[in-house]
Amino acid sequence: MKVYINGKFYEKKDAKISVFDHGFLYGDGVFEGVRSYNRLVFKLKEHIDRLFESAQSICLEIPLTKERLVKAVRDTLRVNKLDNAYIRLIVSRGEGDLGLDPRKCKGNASVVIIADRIALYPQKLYKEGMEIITVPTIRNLPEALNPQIKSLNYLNNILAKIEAINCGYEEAIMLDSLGYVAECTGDNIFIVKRNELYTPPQCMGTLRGITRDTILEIASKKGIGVHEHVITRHEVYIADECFLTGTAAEVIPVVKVDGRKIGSGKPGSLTLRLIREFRKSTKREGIRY
Ligand code: PXG
Repeated sequence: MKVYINGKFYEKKDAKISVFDHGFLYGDGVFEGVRSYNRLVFKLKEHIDRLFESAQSICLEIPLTKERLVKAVRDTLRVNKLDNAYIRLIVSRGEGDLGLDPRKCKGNASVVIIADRIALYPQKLYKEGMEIITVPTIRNLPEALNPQIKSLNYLNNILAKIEAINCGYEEAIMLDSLGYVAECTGDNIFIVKRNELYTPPQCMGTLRGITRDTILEIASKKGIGVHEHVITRHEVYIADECFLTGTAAEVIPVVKVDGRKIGSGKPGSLTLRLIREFRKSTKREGIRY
């Protein structure tokens, strides 16, 4: 495997960043997770736009134009000869001293691109659906650390993930500070009621996921009603169907939440239809390499 660091490729064992990089010291940086299918990078423009928005929000200057970053992603995929890949884009503040002050990071931000494979959940869960629980750790308040910023500080989500794992579950529902359903640790959540889709709005401590937007787009095109609306746990429990979306997880059915069977307890028909449509669009759309 070859890793892109600041314009050069390094073997995995030599792909190293300084311990004085503020990305390591403070989680001071931003990232994106992207996927490619059959040599097409899915929604790359959207991911790169979001990376630049995250960077803008934390006053981090990305030392490449968007066009050059697209080229770097394609080069990384070609060099690694991967037809299907999970791509991690990381931009960290760069090397500084032991204080928080980002002005001390005198050089450029560090840009890293890793291309690898990822299978987040076992294939069985995509067929049978997964069971998830609500955990005590709430999602970061937008007024404190806005979830729209995909920062390198993912402890909020990691704490929730640990709580789920400790209870024997792979994924967790995180609530917002008002107790509404926000999202999962690395995925957005949807419910289906009377053949219409509901997902929390992005202002409520929910990342505006690119897979989420893709599903909303597909549903609208197919004439399926979509609602970006606050959701309570009760509404999840009484939903006909439930599923999660994310670049890593793709679209995965949920069949039990907090011990309550959702709908028939099997992946729902609309969920399965959206999974099929989503897979079709990953085959059709994207930037070729
Ligand atoms: N919510 C959160 C909190 C996320 O981190 C999503 C939703 C889905 O967004 P996209 O744009 O991917 O549809 C994410 C992003 C992982 C992993 O390894 C997953 C994400 C981020 C970091 C790591 O599971 N998902």
